[in-house]
Amino acid sequence: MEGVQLIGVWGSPFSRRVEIALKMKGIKYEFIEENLRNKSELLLKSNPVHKQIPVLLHNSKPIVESLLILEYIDETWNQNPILPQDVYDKALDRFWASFFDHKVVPAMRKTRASRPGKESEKAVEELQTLLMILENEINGKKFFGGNKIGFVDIVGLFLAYWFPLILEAMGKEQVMTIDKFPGLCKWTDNLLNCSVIKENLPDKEKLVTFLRALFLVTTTT
Ligand SMILES: N[C@@H](CCC(=O)N[C@@H](CS)C(=O)NCC(=O)O)C(=O)O
Repeated sequence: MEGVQLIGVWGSPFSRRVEIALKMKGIKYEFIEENLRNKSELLLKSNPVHKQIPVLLHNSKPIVESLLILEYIDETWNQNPILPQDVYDKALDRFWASFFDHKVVPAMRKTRASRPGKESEKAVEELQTLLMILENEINGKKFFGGNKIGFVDIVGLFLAYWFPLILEAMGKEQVMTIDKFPGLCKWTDNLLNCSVIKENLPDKEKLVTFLRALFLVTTTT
């Protein structure tokens, strides 16, 4: 089939990344909602290694892993670049995107899964150490991408939108407060006020219900 399709889940920050990139480029696409509890043949065939969403289908050819999909989109459609043109700046963006996905995301998961008491305190401390690195990196800039949103901002969106809702659901709002992380909190406001972001976020109430249900499942299995 010709064209662009995205296999995703409406509440997933990973598939929202891809949607935002496609919107930024003005690319029309068909969204195929996946059921992760009963994975479709299309998903299993398109991403046989990880069996995860998101998957971008471009003229029926699958591209998997959200960071790679973002790069693919940026290289396929040149308008409104997402990554910097400069090779060194591009390498730095890849570094920070990888930092988000391979350091911050696991630390968040650990915080969520940790038992109350010492284990939870240690997990929060580790997470805050990572957040402080990001706080130093944003250092007065409007976005990680400078004056306009770029690769790292799109990748980091989960920290701005999903993370505070998760913290709220866990009763751990004190983890990322404005007094501890003023730069990150300001970046959050800047990001969530961008029209391409604002118009493409999952509905807050629906997301809170979805996250609560997800936590209930993952903590009892
Ligand atoms: N590294 C992947 C992570 C994607 C991911 O975690 N997808 C989750 C949904 S948010 C998924 O498909 N989970 C189903 C599973 O792992 O079985 C990416 O960046 O695309």
